Amino acid sequence: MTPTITAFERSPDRGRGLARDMRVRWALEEVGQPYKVRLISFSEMKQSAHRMLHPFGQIPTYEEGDLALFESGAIVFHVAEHHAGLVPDDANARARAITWMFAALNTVEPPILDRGIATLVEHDKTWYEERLPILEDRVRVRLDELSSRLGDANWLDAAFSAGDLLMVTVLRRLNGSGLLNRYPNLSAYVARGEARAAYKRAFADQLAVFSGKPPTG
Ligand code: GTB
Repeated sequence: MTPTITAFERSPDRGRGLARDMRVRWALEEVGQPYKVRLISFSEMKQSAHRMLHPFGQIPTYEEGDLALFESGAIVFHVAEHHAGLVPDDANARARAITWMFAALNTVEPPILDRGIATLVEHDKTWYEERLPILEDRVRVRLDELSSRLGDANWLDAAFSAGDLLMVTVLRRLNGSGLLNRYPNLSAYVARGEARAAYKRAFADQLAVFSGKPPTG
């Protein structure tokens, strides 16, 4: 059965891979699972029909037969569980890949998100100039640690996994901040993720919503 995901009808980044449907698109592309996209407006997201799918009135959601999911991490995990290619077969390697998924969403994303929200909606507050360096230091702590762990490896745990997929999408949220520049290995890691054919298809399809170009498939 072809799953349907939801995505923004209008997106602040105009489809440059930052909204979280990108993670789901990329995961589906990695495993070769075709999918449909239902675009929704901000007001539709808050209506009860959508809240039946997503209690917090957000995107992305995922519908497949009588299964409805929300939370990008849970959706990527579901895709990884049901298809080959996103988590290894070996039980220990699989557990480590899942650990990296949680690390991306629970440990690395929160300080990046806090900084992003501050720059977007708090920049006119009197305390913004004082707070921003604090938030950026918190991001740097995680980047230092992640950079040390990655070293000169291609991926976080041997082969590419859903852990890398989520980590790359999380780090991409620092685009334009300059914060990744001090970490050549992390910049190269993000570029390696973006160079994957599945990433490129997902990115092109999200961008196509806003550029008017036809989706890839
Ligand atoms: N924890 C949830 C998940 O991982 O799925 C968070 C979902 C979420 O934050 N969804 C956002 C949303 O629906 C879109 S991704 N927001 C509308 C609302 O809450 O009312 C966040 C996002 C949106 C746009 C950009 N951008 O354009 O740069 C970047 C990130």
